[in-house]
Amino acid sequence: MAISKTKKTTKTTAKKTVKSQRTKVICISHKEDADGISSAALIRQAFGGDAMLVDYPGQMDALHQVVQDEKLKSLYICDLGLSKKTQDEFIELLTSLRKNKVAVTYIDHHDIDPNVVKSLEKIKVKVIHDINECTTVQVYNAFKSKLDDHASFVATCAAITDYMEDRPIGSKLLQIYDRQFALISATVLTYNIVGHQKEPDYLLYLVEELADSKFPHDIPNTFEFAQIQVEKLSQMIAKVKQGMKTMKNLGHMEILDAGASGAVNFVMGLSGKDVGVAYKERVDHGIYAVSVRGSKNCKVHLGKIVNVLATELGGSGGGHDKACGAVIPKPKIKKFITELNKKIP
Ligand SMILES: [Mn+2]
Repeated sequence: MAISKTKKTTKTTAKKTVKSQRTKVICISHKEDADGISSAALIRQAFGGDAMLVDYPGQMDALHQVVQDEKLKSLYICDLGLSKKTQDEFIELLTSLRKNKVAVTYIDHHDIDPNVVKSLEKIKVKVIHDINECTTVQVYNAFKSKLDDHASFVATCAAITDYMEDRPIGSKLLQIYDRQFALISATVLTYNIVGHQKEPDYLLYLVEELADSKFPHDIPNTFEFAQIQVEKLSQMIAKVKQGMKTMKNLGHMEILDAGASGAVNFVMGLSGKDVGVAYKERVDHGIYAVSVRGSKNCKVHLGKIVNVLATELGGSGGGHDKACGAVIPKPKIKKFITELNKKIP
């Protein structure tokens, strides 16, 4: 009896001490592509800590969770764009973190409302934002003194995946490496990320291995896994040819058994239109996850259009001029597609 009583007292004291010390470093990053995973890896190499990998529907849940974390000292948020729907809540949550003296750094390259940047800078969130370089390249550029040489390769792979290896910093990084070597590495990494979306532990393992300066080919079974993904994608071509529908200005298709983002390029390409839309139901959320792509001929900024339209329909969305995404309430998906079709010249 006496012993257990002593134990209990010690435990309580220990808890109190921990409560007042903020020591944790967390990076919330985008889990769906090589830019998000690589950003988390470089943050881990530079600052240590743990990654929380999220998609857009899970973005705000993760933020709510870290706001409750009494040990959190410093937070990095990477490759997660904001929309009209999410930006106010984002500022609100970061404000409560700043009140608790948590250091917050937001690094991204998606289109952003300038007023949001002003609000974030006002509460002393460090904002690193450039729509002309992918997030990992910006992480590399900001923190290279804390990173090893290999980090430039991780950033190169991310730039390739985000179609941003032709940008000022991205292209300089690619020049360090053999182009074909970088392309195959980026592609294998991407296929392993896309094919493991339902295995969060594997994605965290990838972050660790990249932070540990491993090449994608040094991570066991990555090339074999990529081959399986390539086969699945070739089957996707046949499925898209069969199931795709077209409107005047776009091609669209509901995806049932794969990710929408893996199919959307085929939907655009095979439809012969300048815009492709692929959407997949998230059964547990009552929503559709939507991917939108534009061809080189597409002259409108799809990210901006989708941001406004998705918000009007009670969802959220946004992104780049030729690649963006949205979350749309299930009953509004048809309206989303017909309205988007009208907004493309
Ligand atoms: Mn990105």
